[in-house]
Amino acid sequence: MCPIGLLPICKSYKWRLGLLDCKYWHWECRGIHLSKKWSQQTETMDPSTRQYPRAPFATAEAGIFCQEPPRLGNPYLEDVFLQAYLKSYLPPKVFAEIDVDLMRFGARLKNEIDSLGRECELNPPRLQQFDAWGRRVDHIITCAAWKKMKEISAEEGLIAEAYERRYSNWSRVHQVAKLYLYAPSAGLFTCPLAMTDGAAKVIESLGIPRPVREAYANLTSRDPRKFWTSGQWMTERKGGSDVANGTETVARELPNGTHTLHGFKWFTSATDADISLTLARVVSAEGQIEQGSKGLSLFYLETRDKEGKLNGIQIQRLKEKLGTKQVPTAELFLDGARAHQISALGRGVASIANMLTITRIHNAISAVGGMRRMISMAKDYATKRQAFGKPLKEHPLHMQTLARMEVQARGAFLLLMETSRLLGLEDTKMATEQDLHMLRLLTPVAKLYTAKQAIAVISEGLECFGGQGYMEDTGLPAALRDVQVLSIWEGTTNILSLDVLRALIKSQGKALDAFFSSAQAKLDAAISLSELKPSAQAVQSALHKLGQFIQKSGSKADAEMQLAARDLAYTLARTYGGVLLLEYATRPSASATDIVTAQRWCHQELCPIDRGEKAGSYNTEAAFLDLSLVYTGSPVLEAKL
Ligand code: UCC
Repeated sequence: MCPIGLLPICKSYKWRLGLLDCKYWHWECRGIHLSKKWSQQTETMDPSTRQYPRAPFATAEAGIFCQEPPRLGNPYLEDVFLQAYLKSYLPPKVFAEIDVDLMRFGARLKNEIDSLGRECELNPPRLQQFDAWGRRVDHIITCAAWKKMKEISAEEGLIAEAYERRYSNWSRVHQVAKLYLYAPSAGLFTCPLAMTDGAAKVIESLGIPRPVREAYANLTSRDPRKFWTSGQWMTERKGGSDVANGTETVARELPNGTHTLHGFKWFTSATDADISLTLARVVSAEGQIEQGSKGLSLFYLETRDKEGKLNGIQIQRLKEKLGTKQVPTAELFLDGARAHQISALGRGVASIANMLTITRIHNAISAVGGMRRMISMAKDYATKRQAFGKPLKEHPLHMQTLARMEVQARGAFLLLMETSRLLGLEDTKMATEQDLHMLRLLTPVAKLYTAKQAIAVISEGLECFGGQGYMEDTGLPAALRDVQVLSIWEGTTNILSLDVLRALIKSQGKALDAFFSSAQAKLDAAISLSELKPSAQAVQSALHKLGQFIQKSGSKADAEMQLAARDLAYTLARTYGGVLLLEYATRPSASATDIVTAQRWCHQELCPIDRGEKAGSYNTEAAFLDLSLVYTGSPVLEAKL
């Protein structure tokens, strides 16, 4: 149906005119040669009605042209890059089964799930704090489509797949591929799924202890009646980045060994979840608590009791966010919530780190899935939209823009899939020491880099629709509002850059050794192919410069290394993205466009850390200059420095 209700009119005109072709209508709309063309055509009477057609704009109606909108196809069948990746990397028998599942799931996304996702956007959750009689109920009201997403997630095994392990280490890749297709249609149900996956991973890594055995079974269930989702409550009023110093919530032990939690959680996502993992400081028998990271322990709690009453929790309010409006996000007052301590005392951050790994990979899934969907819609639109006398796809500048987006999306996709492949090996205890170092390193790299790429690509994508990309009722702007969160939650770009540094330092150089040797092994084949040799050499040169920077880093102060952290993380992302694209382009079934993709990726600046180092961006003087650049001329703020 035409969005402004013109389609019936257009159709009736076309029918009455019979002879009109597209070109003619466009000339009309642009007002060129209108009178000549119109007079030629209007000489023809429609024999069936014995009427002459009306001239466009002859009545109060708004003309006759109506743009055909972009359409979503089966996202799996349209994603040749995903199909080729799975076919090339998965064992043939596994691929054959996964291929069938994804084809079916793709059709379900197109025919059923995508419109549910839109409904979630249009019917955001609300909070009912009191019932008609003044009783506090704190009921989060979500729409039917959001509830249906929970059922679909169970039926499709969106969490279960990764824990049943029917394809051994490849189960994770299967799950990630499915989530990647699902994310842009999910109405943000990917948010609770990310935390559910994270909670299942934490519980599994703790050996599925008794108080959470049932929860684990429910989190990983395929039965919609049993399936539970989890929250992850880390952020308090003092902050979501510096969790170690920002957490004020305390845990008081009860005689039976359980605890009650008392505190205020400032940002809890998908607050309608069945359970949550959260951090708190245990109050000792002497009434003392320990500050800092060592004072934090990890707790498990169920949000409601069997009657549906909240477990010592008050919902203060739902947050008013830029995007992700589909997700109920709340401030919570914990007033004696009953909880089980599931980590060793003081090991809260280290224990929830497993959850962070999973949610950060989910973040990358949403980023890459979002890019792919936007490109796919823009591609379709470019075949339908005419401008200056021809479809957009025949305008080379437009295609150059789309091709650049495509290169970014492909590099990001391979970073995501490589991280997922490594996670699959870790899940099934098949990972080597090198794999584990690479997983630890690539997780924050992929999270921070794909989030930034997605914001850029999706913003560019809106432009591909011109003004329509800015119109809420097309559904397109929501993608931009939603993607902005990906560089913020689960750790901002700077926090993740510092996490990259943490991973490098904690491994005492082993993570970097793994990085270099894995990169070199993957580059070998590309070096021997003439079309790829210059690109492979560009990556090798970037790796060499990175190595030189690392060698010098031993003599650098912590502050200097922190200043370099972001450029370092970007260097890791760009060089390894290049490595993966080059490896992909050397597989026997590689296409010509795989080669071009690798070449183009490698044309960008691969080693920002080298440029920054040469420009002296990381020393104390540069830090002082940064500060004065930001604050000079601001007397009030200068006085505070
Ligand atoms: O909750 C949020 C919103 C939920 C919505 C989720 C939806 C996701 C959907 C995605 C798809 C749609 S937002 C919460 C945002 N907050 C964060 O992500 C936290 C950001 N801050 C950090 O990451 C910090 O770096 C901290 C909190 C980890 C720093 O804590 P500490 O305690 O100061 O750090 P330490 O002392 O360096 O680390 C403590 C221990 C160490 O282990 P040990 O003690 O054995 O040496 C570290 O190695 O924790 C370990 N550790 C890690 N291990 C720290 N980070 C990691 C890590 N990433 N991986 C493994």
